[in-house]
Amino acid sequence: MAQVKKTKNKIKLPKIKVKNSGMINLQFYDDFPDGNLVIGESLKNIPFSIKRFYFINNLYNKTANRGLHAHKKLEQIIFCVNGSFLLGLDDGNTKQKIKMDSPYYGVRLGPLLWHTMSNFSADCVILVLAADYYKESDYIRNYEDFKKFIKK
Ligand code: T46
Repeated sequence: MAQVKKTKNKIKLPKIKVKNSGMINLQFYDDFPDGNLVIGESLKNIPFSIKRFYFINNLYNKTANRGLHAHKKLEQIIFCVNGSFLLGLDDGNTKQKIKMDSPYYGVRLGPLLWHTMSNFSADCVILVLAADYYKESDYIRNYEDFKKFIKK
């Protein structure tokens, strides 16, 4: 690829109202019509060392609901690298929904943030970067337990 100018995503980013979250705005090389190259770097625009990533695809069921949990300690960033979905965030006091439809920003899923994913387009691909390995003991999968946990 020839050297092209690095671009900052100029779309208006959704405003985050919940605690333990935030927007990660990615820079990319726009090499139209030969493709865009989008960059994330640990401890630079990704605010932790990445120990794990996973992606979710084949989201053909429009009525699927994923997530429905919070993490006790885990830090993650969630991206929609293709298509769209609706991200629900709830810190126990404030709730908000974010339409994830751009590959150029991610949303921080910090600790004690109940999150849901729904309304998937069939071509949706979700990418998640995580600061730690998978530990089922870090999940709070029951909403009442989550409410008790945040009061501690
Ligand atoms: C999250 C949201 C955004 C593993 O064995 N290793 C892994 O690294 C992951 C992520 C999951 N799993 C197992 C645990 C379950 O038996 O895969 C199965 C499906 O996971 P889950 O039902 O938790 O998937 P989602 O889409 O509801 O949630 C996932 C992540 O698990 C979660 O940490 O924050 O995406």
